[in-house]
Amino acid sequence: MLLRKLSIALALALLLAACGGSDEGDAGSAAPDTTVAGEEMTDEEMSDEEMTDEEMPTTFTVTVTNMSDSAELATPLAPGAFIVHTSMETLFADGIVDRGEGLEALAEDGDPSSLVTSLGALTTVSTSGAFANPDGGGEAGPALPGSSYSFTFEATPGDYLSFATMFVQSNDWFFAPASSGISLFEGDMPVAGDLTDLIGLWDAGTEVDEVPGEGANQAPRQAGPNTGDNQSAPIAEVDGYSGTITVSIAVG
Ligand SMILES: [Ca+2]
Ligand SMILES: [Ca+2]
Repeated sequence: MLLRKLSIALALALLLAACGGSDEGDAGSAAPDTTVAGEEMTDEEMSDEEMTDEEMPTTFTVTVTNMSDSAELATPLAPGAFIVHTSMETLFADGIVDRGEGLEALAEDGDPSSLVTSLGALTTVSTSGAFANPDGGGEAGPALPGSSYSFTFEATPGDYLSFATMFVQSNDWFFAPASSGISLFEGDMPVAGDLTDLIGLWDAGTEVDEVPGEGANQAPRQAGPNTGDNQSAPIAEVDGYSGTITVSIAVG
């Protein structure tokens, strides 16, 4: 889908080069004309204007930093999933039971792969990816306190960002923006800066909670993936553990 966007952008660039002039100049030369031929010209001009108004993608980089050493409970973060989307409640829906698209494996076992695949198939999702390698090199794995994940993507006005990463010392909790996602533009201006206040801690509702950091069925101590008492509760925000992560976004 990203490739398709690039193809559209390339086609647009070639079209502009072929026109060899500004759209405003072309529009100005289209003198009012009541003839049928004149109306056809006007339609073409309007079509050109729509195409040139289409925004070129903006590149964003998001950094999720594990600050939990100075928070309530030190915890690793796990590899996560991110999507760029236009629809609401795409990664999850607040107050609704998990839809079985892979969020359970991300929230219980730190495995984003299934969620990345299923959300990437949606027509309202332009980019779907995993962030798995902590910054500073190294292999895919948890981001320990003091380390971070970063991921880069392209977006255009009207796009939203959603992502999720497991709170590893829990049964099925994950950090994520509200289920609407984060609007990546204010008008045509890309957002940049600190997003931490927009991030919540959520209970996926797929496994019964134990005391964070102590439960035998939590990822650091469980015998294997998907171990614990299943439940089917609505996804809900969890209080506490503020300051566990910081999230920032930059253009470029
Ligand atoms: Ca739970
Ligand atoms: Ca478990």
